[in-house]
This record gives sequence, structure tokens and C-alpha cells, in this order.
Amino acid sequence: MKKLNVGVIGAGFMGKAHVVGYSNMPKLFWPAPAIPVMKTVCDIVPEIAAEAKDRFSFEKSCTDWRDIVNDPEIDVVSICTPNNVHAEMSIAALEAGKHVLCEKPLASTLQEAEAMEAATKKAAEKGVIHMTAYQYRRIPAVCLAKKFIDDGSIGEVLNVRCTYLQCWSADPSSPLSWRFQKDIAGAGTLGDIGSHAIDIAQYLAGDIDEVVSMVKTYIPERPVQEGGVDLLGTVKLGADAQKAPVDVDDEASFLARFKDGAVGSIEATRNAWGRNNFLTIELHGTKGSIAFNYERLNELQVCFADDPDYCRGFKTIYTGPAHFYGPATWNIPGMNIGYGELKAIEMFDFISAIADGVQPSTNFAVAAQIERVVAAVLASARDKAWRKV
Ligand code: SOE
Repeated sequence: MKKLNVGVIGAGFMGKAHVVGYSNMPKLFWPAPAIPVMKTVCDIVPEIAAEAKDRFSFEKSCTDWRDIVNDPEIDVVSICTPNNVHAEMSIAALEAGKHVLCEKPLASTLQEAEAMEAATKKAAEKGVIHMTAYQYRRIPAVCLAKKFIDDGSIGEVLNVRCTYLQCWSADPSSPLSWRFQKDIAGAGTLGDIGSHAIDIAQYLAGDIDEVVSMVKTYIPERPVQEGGVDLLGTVKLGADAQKAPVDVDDEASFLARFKDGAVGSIEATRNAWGRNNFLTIELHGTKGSIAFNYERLNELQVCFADDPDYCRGFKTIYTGPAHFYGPATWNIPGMNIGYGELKAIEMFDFISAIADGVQPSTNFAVAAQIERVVAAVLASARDKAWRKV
């Protein structure tokens, strides 16, 4: 079976998630489209790079990402770094003929995202595959929602309500990681998790045409942390810690008109106590409704209008072996999948795209379009007016 040598740049939370995905993919999906080999891991912090080599069973580690991009033995590059370096790394990897899986959001500015999209054109002519890690559309229950929409089961989609709510940054004593700094992150919550909500909404209801929005920063300064590692709210710093300003949004909410005619709303915040990874979407159509919540990711709620009056209402479908990616994961209904399996599903799609020579659904062009929505949301909030995407 064909093997593909993988280089992972950034050995933090997302680096771990990519490794879990690559390593487990052939264990779940057999025959695998190819076997990912954990070749080189890179982190700018030498101790983290060395530890990741042993922990994740890589052959080598390095502290300069160029060592991965310039290595002729590497076939595939995963970019799991802060947003402001996605463009430079992805463009260099594409030019070196590597297949690239880049974390979301695609970049820290629309300009960079569009440069990345442009770089794919030449690379794609040479068969290079590009993908962004918008994994939530690959959840079997979300795929089932898409099937119900595409086959007309809920009729014409009228309304879309989407939220992505977390709580890890609600405490003002959680430190000022790069996610709160505009020059590194680009946007705040909007880019970080609002982008996932935009992806899932557009996947199910088609592209957004125009938006009107509000963005707000609730906690204008946070304690300065030592080192660049993103602690995602797991550490609190004392009241005496030095503070620095937050220059991105904590919350973004907007109304949207979709090109296919639906209207809807999208809300994202990381300051919602009690909401952990509350990515929800509800769609109302002329013939029924669909509702999904990541916190119950093995379930899809559906209501069909043509059910008799006495039993019409939401029913819950539990996804399992009968559904998308089902036979590959676990073969007993109710065994369920979680975030780890979802990353393996993502790697299955990525490595399959490489094996088949077909760009995946979350390619850089799709991710750049999400950045156009993000830019329109920020412009609308600034101008207090509707903005075309
Ligand atoms: C933090 O908000 C975060 O890790 C995001 O960056 C991810 O994209 C999301 O999937 C989980 O939460």
C-alpha cells in the first residue's frame, strides 16, 4: 500500500489533533487510501518539538518549518500554527509540490487568504491537493442533514440559525494568548469559531450574499502570559499579573441573506458560561426542519411536515454504521464517535483526495470565500450597515 510522508508544523493542540487523525485513519478506514507516515514534526520551541517526536512517534523533529517544506522526502504538510503564518508556510509548501492541510481560519487577513487561493492554481496543475481543516461539515449527522436538504426532504430552506458558543475565554484572568491579538489572529472569536459556523451554514444553505453585524469585545485587556503556547483558558493568572489590550472581538453576531434565498443568523462567542463546544444549526424548510448540536454530535433532529398531525414533531436519528463514514468507524449502533474519530474522518477525506487527485470540499477556494464573509462581517460592524460578501 502506498505510503505518504507527513510533516506537521506546530505541535500544540491542533498538531496533536492532526497526528491523532493521521494515525487512526488507517485503523478505522480499511483499506486506507494510503498510509500516512509520521516523518517530521516542527515546533519553534525546541523542548516541545523534541517531546512531540517521541510522544507522537515521528522519525525526526525540527524547529524551522522550512526543513519540512524543503525536504524532498515529505509528501504532505499539516500547518497547525497561529493564523498569521499560514500564508507564508502554505504558499512555500504548495510551491514545493507538497499537499497541504492548513488549519482554519485560512489566514489572518483576506489579502493573505486570496494570495493562498491564487497559489493553489499553479500547484493544482501539478496535482497538488489543498485543504483547510473545517472538519465539522464531515460529522456524519451533518452529512445526513445535507442529504435531507439535497434530496428535498425539508423542501426549500427558508431560515438558518447557527451558533458557535464556547466559554473558555469568559474568565478575565485567562491569559492573552495569540488568539486575542489582531496581528497574529486577524479576527477574534469571529475568525476562530465564527468561521466554522459560516462553513457549516454555507455547506448546508449555500453561499452567503450579504450580512449586517455587530461585534463586541467584552474583556478589553488580559494578563500577559509567558511564552506563545495557547493555553485555551486552562490557566488563570493572578490579579497582580501585567495586562495588555485585547484588540479583537470576543463576540460576533450577524444576520445573513443567502444567495439561494434563505435568511438567517449566525452568532459566535467564547464567553458563554455553560456552553462548551455549542456549535448548533437549525434549518427550517417548506417541508420540514433539521437541528444539530455538536455537544450531541451523534444525533440529528428532524421534523417532516407531511407526518400526520398527531405525531408531527422533532425525532432524533442516532448516526452509526448505517450513515456516512459509519461502516468505517464502529460497527455497533450507539458506540458513537467523538472529536478523535472526526479528525480521522478528516484525514480520510484529505488522503483520499490525494489518492484520487480531486480537490476536497474544504479546499483553499472554499476557505477563502469564508474569509470574504468574515471581512464583510467586520466591515458591516464598523459601518453599521449591510455589506455584500
Ligand atoms: C478554540 O476556540 C478552538 O480550539 C478552535 O480554534 C477550534 O477551531 C474549534 O474546533 C475548537 O475550539
